[in-house]
Amino acid sequence: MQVKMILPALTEALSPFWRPIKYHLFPPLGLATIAAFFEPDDDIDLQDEHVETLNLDDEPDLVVIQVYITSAYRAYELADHYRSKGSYVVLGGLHVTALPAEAAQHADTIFLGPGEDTWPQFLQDFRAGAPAQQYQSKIRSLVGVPPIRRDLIKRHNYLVPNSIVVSRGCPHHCDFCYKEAFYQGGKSFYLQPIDDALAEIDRLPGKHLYFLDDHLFGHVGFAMELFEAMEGMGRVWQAAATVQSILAQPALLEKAVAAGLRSVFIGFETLNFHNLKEQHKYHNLNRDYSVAIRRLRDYGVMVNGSFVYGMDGDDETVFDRTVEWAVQQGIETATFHILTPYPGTLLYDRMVAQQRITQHNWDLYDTRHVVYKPMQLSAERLEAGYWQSYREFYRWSAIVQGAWTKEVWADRLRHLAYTGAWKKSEPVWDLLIRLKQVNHLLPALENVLTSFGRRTAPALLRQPNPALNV
Ligand code: B12
Ligand code: SF4
Repeated sequence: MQVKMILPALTEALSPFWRPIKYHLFPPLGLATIAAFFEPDDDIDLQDEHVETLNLDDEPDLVVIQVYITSAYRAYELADHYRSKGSYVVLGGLHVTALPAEAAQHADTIFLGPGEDTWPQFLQDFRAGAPAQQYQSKIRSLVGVPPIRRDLIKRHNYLVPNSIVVSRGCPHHCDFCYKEAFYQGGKSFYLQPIDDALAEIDRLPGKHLYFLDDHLFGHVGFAMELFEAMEGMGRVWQAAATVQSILAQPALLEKAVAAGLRSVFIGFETLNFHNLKEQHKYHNLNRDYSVAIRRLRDYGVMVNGSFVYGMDGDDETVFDRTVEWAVQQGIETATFHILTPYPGTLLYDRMVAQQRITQHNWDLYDTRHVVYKPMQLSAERLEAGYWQSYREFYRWSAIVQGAWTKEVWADRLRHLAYTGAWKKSEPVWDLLIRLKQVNHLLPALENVLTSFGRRTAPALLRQPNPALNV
């Protein structure tokens, strides 16, 4: 069977005004994950439109498209194209699950929720000539799932090709998160068997790993076991976690550092208590963010802080206050977002009930545009404040100020190098991407992460955890 799998580009990714490096960072794993269920003699072409030009002249038997909200229009265009040529077209992913009726207009079959249970069933039905129009995931398990088809990923197109995911979902329930809608009808947090996770790590060449899990530290027992087993593997890695897991779980961070953790993405979201309550982000409530950052810094772990603007408690002071705080904390990189009510979330339902949704153009649901009526800010001020935050946080003077919050020269230099390379070297990234050489910078990144970790981890493992009293 001839199969075409497509990850259509998110709208902004094809814009000449956007940063191409963001979309050449690491390979997303959704399609390569379900590709594992094909037969060895199926002929599969997997294309990621963020990093390559699509070949649309082919005539596959089956076309599989993954749909995100800001790639929905492009996905539908591609689906219509292939259907007009007689291919059988299936759509799945977050946006299809949130708005199945919309997606169904462009597909022969749609999939709701994760694909590990429904996809093999569909393939069986398809080969038997009797596919259903819709498959809803019910069984949530990663037991027995075959390994990701990494052979289908064009590794040279990505800066850090070793992305990996060992869990699905997250144990928390924040109102603005896609997760509730996507996992409806079954478990919304579950794990790969630890041996499978370790075997997957073993299969990856080089040193560096990028965990895509929503919350790698979300199940303490699993995380402990994973990190213990990873110690001695010589890996350096980046992942996402919560303030709570950094502060309140004895020894978890220590084990992660010993296993090679060098940089962590943390959803601080807001510095406002009422905002956290409003969004049911309870695990951040009454947590001292500064102590968490301090703890990470002491272990040599860099912080990528994520902040969301536009919750009901935000007024126009929020931008300056947030950036100033982030700089003073010495956070290395920050991502700012405008609150975005994704269809299917509790936040969206609340906004609809309050008649506050102002936009149904999904291309604008990219966390850079205001698509609802904010409570204490105009939409213009909110968008302006969002852009202003990026400018202010990544000004050289702010980068230097952030670096100088560190006590040691090595830490200061690393802060300058890492943040400067990420945000101040755009022409270099662009050139390397155009020359298809972006992957050649990986050893440099690995070196920075490896040599830094060597200094801190063993000594600090013996220190008491200062945060256990909070
Ligand atoms: C890699 C990634 C990126 C990459 C690339 C994204 C891309 N090209 O698709 C980058 C860094 C560029 C990125 C950017 C952004 N991202 Co992003 N990203 C991810 C991340 C970390 C991993 C994706 C992944 O590979 N997952 C692992 C695989 C196994 O899961 P999966 O893709 O969901 O696939 C499964 C199912 O969905 C299903 N499935 C999927 N497709 C299909 C198709 C069929 C036919 C079937 C049967 C099944 C199926 O089966 C798969 C196996 O279960 C996810 C978080 C996450 N953990 O998923 C966020 C995530 C997708 N990103 C998110 C967001 C918000 C963004 C940004 C808006 C953030 C920002 N402000 O910059 C931007 C997008 C900008 C824009 N214009 O929209 C949200 C999406 C919210 C939503 N409702 O769409 C997520 C879920 C993070 C989160 N927790 O909020 N992101
Ligand atoms: S902690 Fe993050 S991934 Fe988990 S529910 Fe909240 S926003 Fe979603």
